[in-house]
Amino acid sequence: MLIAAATAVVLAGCGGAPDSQPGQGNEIVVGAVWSLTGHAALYGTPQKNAADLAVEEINASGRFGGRTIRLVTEDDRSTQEGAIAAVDKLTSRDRVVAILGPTLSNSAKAADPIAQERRVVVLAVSNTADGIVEIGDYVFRNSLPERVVQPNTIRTTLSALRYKRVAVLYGDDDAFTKSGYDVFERALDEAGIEVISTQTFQKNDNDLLPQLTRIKSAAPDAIVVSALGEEAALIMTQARQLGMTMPIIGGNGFNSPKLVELAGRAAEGAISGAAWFIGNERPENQKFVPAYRARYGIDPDQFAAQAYAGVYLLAEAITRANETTPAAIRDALASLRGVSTVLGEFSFDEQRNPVHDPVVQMVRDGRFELFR
Ligand code: 1QQ
Repeated sequence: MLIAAATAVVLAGCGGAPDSQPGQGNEIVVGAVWSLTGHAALYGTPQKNAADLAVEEINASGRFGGRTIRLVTEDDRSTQEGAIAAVDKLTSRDRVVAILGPTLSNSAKAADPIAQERRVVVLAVSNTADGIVEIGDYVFRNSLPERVVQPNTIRTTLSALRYKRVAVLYGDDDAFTKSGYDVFERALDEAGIEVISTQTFQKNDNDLLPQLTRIKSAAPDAIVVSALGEEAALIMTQARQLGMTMPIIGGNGFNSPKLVELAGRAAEGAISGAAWFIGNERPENQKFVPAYRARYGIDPDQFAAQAYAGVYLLAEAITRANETTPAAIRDALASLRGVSTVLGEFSFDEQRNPVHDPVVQMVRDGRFELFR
């Protein structure tokens, strides 16, 4: 019933006659689920900024003739419950043709099955854990998974830093931090690196001194971390407090300037695998960075860039599909290859995962630089 109603509305939307139903007439209604409050707001806020900017640009360009994209944004509060409620609302009440988000893999795992069941496209722009596109054939992501990024991070840093024995510290209560840990373990093993201490923590822990003290006494050459932003900043702060000066290497959770804000000097030297670098010279990026700065008064980060690219990829798919049924958008999105975006030359692979190159970043003087 729900699926039939949604399909009827989006089909009617192709006729172009304005009326009171959502998704009809001159609007292409797209949903966005961002973590705008809670512990992932540091990622969700730049995502919202960038997606709003991209939609404004696309609407101003007249890309869809008389039609415009209307973005309906929901805050999932960084929780699974919030994401479930948001996806349910967007796919039933708002009858969106596609959804961007949710911010966290942990939320996506709980909420995406609803969109899959109702045959509404989900384009994740920051989910990097394993098991996202496996939810179903309507689920895509443009965010490079940790599985792709981390082996590159280990290879690149190893040849420069020559560490042999590391400690691993990860959150064991979140889909992303757990998946990041599994991927790191495998990459370290393949590189012949010995893990001499493995420690865990949970969200909202505010004292990691016990774990760090154990790591300190094991005296590793480097610490490998799979954490979201607040805990990552705490790890940096408390490790430096204990006088630990070894490199700290992390995953996608590190890629926010908020970490530098929270950890201050303790963030110096932090290394992370990433999907985008602010200095990349693609024409799209050269336009995006100043436009974002002009609009919001701050630099965009990787999360902003991926959300911005996500809106453009969706617009490209809608243009190619030439109709706004979720099935047509799904097929068009699945066929995108070699699209020029702020992330680079972008393609989806057969599993609806992104194909483009990762980078390694390092915090120097409070800013991300490429690690070389
Ligand atoms: C995920 C992530 C987070 C670090 C950022 C949103 O990559 O949950 O998959």
